[in-house]
Amino acid sequence: EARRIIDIRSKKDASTEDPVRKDILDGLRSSPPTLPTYILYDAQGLQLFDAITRLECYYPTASEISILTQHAKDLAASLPDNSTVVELGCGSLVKTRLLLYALERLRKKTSYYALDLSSSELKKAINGLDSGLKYVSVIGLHGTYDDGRKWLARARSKSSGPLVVLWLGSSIGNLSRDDAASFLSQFVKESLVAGDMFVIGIDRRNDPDIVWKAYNDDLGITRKFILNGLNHANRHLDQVFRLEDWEYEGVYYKRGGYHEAFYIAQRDVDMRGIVENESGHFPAGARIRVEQSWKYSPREAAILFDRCGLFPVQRWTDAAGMYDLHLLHV
Ligand code: AVI
Repeated sequence: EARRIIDIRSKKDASTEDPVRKDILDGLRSSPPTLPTYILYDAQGLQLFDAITRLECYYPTASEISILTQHAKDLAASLPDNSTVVELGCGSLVKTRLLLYALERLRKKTSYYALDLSSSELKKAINGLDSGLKYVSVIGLHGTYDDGRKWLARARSKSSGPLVVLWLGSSIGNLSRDDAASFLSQFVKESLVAGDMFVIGIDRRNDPDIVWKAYNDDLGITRKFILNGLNHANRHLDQVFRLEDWEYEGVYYKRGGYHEAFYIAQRDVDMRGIVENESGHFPAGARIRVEQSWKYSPREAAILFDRCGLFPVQRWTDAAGMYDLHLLHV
């Protein structure tokens, strides 16, 4: 029997203009010009990202899997009984299943809610889990992080059982350090109460060459993933990006501890027809930023949690010391 998916997407007002188009235009007009990172995650982008996580050079996934393979039982044992676990961006569930099966083996009653942007991927993922689970119930939530936070606030007001927010894959790295702090704080303030928990996986400030290679694979999957964002943008912008005008470039900033993904103009590109001023002109070599991936030393992670009212309970690290899984208390 297929598992249930709840549509929690906020209803859009059909009379207002396309919000994605607005975000794209706002980004192109800002200086330096940017495109919203979420344009990378249309159906095609979600599949390409899944392919990235299986690349040998993209070590964050392998590191997180090795931590969960070794410590899923400890993590499961640290979670309260009868908890509601909500995962932000569950993806293919390759990693999460390690935790869910550990909870099942410990016979810990758990309601697991998997939140994701794509209902078709979500359906595949949750129905791919063992159908014989007795202690762990699995339900899909179709929506954005924002929808998820609001849903959690409602769940919080209806039930007094413990809530656990699971945020794996170092997705927190795609927010600036300040935005990451606001994002976590908002969850803590609006959707959680004392005793609730957060489980967060975060990539460390690793060897710059290794980080750069993680975002610049020889097979060109990352390049495809980033360039596909322009296809997505084109669907909201009357096809203004000609794919042959743009190339991908990745840069790692060692001091700041973050990687940036850019579109580089391959020739003079004039988009003043759509971005109605000088900012619509991109000379050859001009860059549009689409993604940042911030890395955290253990000390930087501790400072972040402290800013957000989250208290460290446990930290698990992979054998190579490249990645941390944090268990935190509100
Ligand atoms: C989803 N996120 C944490 C990935 C990252 O590492 O920033 C997305 C990604 N971009 C290029 N490769 C992977």
